[in-house]
Amino acid sequence: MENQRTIEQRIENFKGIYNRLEKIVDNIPDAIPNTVTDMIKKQILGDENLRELINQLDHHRPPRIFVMGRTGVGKSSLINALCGMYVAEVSAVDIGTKETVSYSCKEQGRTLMDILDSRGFAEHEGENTETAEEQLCDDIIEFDPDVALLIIGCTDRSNATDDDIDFIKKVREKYYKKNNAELPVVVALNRVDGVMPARETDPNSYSEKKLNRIQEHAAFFEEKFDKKQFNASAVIPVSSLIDWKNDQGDEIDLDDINELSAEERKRLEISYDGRYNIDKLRESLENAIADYEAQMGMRMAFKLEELVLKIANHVNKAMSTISGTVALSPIPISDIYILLIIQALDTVMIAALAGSEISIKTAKDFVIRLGGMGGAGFGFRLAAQQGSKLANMLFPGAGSTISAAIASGGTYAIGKAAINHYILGYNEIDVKKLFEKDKKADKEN
Ligand SMILES: Nc1nc2c(ncn2[C@@H]2O[C@H](COP(=O)(O)OP(=O)(O)OP(=O)(O)O)[C@@H](O)[C@H]2O)c(=O)[nH]1
Ligand SMILES: [Mg+2]
Repeated sequence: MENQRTIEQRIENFKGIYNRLEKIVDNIPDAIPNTVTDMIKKQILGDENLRELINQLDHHRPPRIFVMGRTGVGKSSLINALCGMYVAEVSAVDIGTKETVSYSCKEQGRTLMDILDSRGFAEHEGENTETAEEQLCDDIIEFDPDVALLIIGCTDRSNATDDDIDFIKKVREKYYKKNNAELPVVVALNRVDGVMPARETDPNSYSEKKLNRIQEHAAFFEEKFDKKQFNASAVIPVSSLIDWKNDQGDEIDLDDINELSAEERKRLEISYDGRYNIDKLRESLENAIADYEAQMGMRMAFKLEELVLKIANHVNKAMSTISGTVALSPIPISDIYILLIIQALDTVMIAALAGSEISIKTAKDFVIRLGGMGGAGFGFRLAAQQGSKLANMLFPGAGSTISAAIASGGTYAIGKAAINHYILGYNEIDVKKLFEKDKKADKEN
């Protein structure tokens, strides 16, 4: 996974550019008509969707998840599966009773989520059960979860699951009394890889037979929940199956993982990925969480890169639209040159999302290098050669104007190239190849 701290820095960078956009546009060192700079400000800063996306970056905190399930059902494994790394019980802190343990899942210093693990409470028998149960309840309420994750063995038809449901209903009552809101519960039916035929562990090629059986198990639980008047936000069959290897590439037996130091555990990598439906579980958790900041936190924990790309694409589309409009309007200097500036700005913002603060000049050079390749037809080389002399020229002449479609398509292709280069890390040679391909596809359209 991407270095998340860098991603946070990248986002800060972009926000900086976004907040300074007015100034940046006003200070573009070339004579660009006010109509165009105003259009850029209006399109970018006035864009509600973009603002909403940026807002998400500002308001988030790690979600708190209460994980409940019997010993060995796969609570720790499921947390690892969610995070895609060996995180369970990092910085374990005891809160209250020995039945619970809370810890934070961290990646590169960034907290993804906070977990309260009930450590298979329901098995406790004999004396003091009731007080222990009360205690556990209190611990959970004190932890103040955003969502509860109840994990059940997919093929477990024992009464134990009824006890789990009864207990979680009690927790919900207490939670409701305190918060005047329902505690959402997502149920994960774990270990579906063990459903017959159990030899099929590759989640990409579960047979129809296996999938049907999994569905039958899910239906069994849905019915049970109905009967017990227990409403879950979602019931998701999953597999948390992961084999781990160390940095020498040796597979590590699960029993031996506990022998490793915390440092060694952190370096474990996935050697076999048998996870099934984990993305869907993530999504269900995200949807179940009511608190906006926690919901964003859940999204940011796993989809930060996706969010960055979404913003980049959004910016690129806006700049393409502006380019199309510019080509349509009678602006008394070469629209090719104005396009170059718009594309440079597009590139500056996209580069900011990648954490690089580049100047308009650097961005212009990037655009020109792309456009200069193989006679791009957008006239960038010309613009480059003539520089600001061109900008100061009135340019009503033939051949200087280009169609709106070419203008917006060209800007879009440049923006995509910037995304490929700055965000996705392709080198410039590959970026150019992709750029040429995009342009060709665009022409054929
Ligand atoms: N095949 C398969 N094995 C799993 C799955 N999830 C967990 N396991 C295995 O089940 C065993 C117990 O998993 P844990 O994650 O330690 O279970 P736990 O609920 O955290 O157990 P306690 O912390 O003791 O309560 C381990 O050997 C896991 O590898 C799964 O989805 N498929
Ligand atoms: Mg565990």
